[in-house]
Amino acid sequence: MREDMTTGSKITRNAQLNAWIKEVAAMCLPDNIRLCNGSADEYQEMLSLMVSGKTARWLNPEKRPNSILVWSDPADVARVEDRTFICSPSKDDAGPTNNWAAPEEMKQTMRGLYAGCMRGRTLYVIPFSMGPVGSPIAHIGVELTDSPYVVANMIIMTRVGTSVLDVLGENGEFVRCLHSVGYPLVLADGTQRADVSWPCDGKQKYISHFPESKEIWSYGSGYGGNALLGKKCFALRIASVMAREQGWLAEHMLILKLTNPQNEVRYICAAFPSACGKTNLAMLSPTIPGWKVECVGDDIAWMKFGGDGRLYAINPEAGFFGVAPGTSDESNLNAMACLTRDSIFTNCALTDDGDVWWEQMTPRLPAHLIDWTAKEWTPDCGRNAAHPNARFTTPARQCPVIAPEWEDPQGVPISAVLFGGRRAGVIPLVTEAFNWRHGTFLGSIMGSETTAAAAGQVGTLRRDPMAMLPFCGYNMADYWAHWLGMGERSGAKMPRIFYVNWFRKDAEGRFLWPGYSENCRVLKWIFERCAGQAEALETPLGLIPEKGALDLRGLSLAADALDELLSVDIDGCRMELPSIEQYYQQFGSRLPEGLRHELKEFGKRLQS
Ligand code: OXD
Ligand code: MN
Repeated sequence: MREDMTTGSKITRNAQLNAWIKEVAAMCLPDNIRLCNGSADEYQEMLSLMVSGKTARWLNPEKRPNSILVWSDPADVARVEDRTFICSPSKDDAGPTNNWAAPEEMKQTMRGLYAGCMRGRTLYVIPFSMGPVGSPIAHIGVELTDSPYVVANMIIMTRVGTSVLDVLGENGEFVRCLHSVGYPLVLADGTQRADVSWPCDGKQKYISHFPESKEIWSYGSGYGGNALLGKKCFALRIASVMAREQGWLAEHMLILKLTNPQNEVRYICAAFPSACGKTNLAMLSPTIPGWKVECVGDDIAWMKFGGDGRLYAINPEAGFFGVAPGTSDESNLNAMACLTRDSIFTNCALTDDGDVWWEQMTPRLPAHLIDWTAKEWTPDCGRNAAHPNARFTTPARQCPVIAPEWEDPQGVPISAVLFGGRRAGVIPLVTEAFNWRHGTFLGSIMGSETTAAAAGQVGTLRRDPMAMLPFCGYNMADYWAHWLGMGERSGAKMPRIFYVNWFRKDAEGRFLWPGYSENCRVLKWIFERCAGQAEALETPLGLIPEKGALDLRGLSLAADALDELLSVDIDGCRMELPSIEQYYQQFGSRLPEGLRHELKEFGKRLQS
């Protein structure tokens, strides 16, 4: 195959793609080039390759058929936000919340790192579609990588294969995603070295995005969002730029289908920061009889306008790359059911009978494990058995509550958008925005507490607007302007916006709301608001449920908990105003007038 490339003969029908593969091969110097077809056989081959290379081990087939456990290098365990760059031509276009580097300078630095970085390895060419192949909402990418782990994960997480190349045709556009683990097997001076179980560059990592040319260059890490470039890099950072240019939305949101006892359906998107329970909400098992939740997606939503002026969403992914610790039959029975077979587990612990384990997976701790660093583990050893960011990769089709229309190329019409974060105080269980602009304001100031801070205390929040802080590929202020513009374009046809907070605590620091499955009670109120049925009360923050509008039958809440859950802490809001003003200030004149206006109105409502 290498011969093909060096002689210039064609690996695909797309001349631009062929030229790019050739250029990358000439820089990275792989031994072989392989065009991936995404087949079941190819997936199996990648798993076997990882097992024979000691990257992975098979789990006990009687416990988890066809599943592997991978342990990464301890220096490569999570997304590296401080090594993530938005390389727009001007620094202002990346904005104050992103790391910026000049595109040509970054490319020069990275060309130096890429030079010969695939010596002794195979360069895999992965054509993939984000979204159902051929959907008008979907887009195509091609990832070039030297990692079989990436190939296997991409086969689960995206649609890989020849059908993608068919859609791409001779002249189709695609996002160029270049990735190397940065561990050549032949060094520049010609010395050979053996491979390691988790190759990566322990010293240098770059996750660079070029919004103007829609390229991603990733070097040095093999883990998650740093390496599976379809996910955060393409489907959020680059797609957010495309969405702005083309008039749609690329968001860090789950998509769920909610059906009432009369069989009426509403689709809801929800944005929460990483590890705040999106996967759990997307697959929730409702406790109210007759109501049903089905999952369309658990992490990312792409939304485009349909002919009727409404927003239609697809899940651009085809699998779940979820945080394992905390996932259990109690917190997410449906996710646990997905994981019974054909899954990849990364940085989980290994049980004595060849299965996986992670913190909170079972009520009882195992007596003995091998932890994610391959060390003996016992309950008294004082260490976590799984890494806190241990992950599972599993096909979405294995989810028992996957919505039948999850692959509908037209997408599903969205009725409501939810924002949320961890807030111990101030923010009620649920608030409906007055309108799209006010909802955009609520999304722009949303935050999550990193610690259990005292109620109302400012300065302990990490503001994570629309849960996009690490994922917006351009200036956040321009992103808000884009949100406002979308609302102006479609007016009353836009989804209603809600702000939810499952994490409010009482004075003793105990959660007021049981969360998990009981969140269906909030979803029911949201459904009914969208249908014009449920009552709401106006507060300075927005509309909250009237007493009695929230269905609490069969739920025992602590005395006064409901009053507290449904109250807006006016003093707390007033105290937060200066921090919002300060937060907005960093965007200077790029802050949209609409948000400035909303902040002023919010201040006025709090005074009266
Ligand atoms: C995240 C993820 O970090 O989904 O948000 O992996
Ligand atoms: Mn996420």
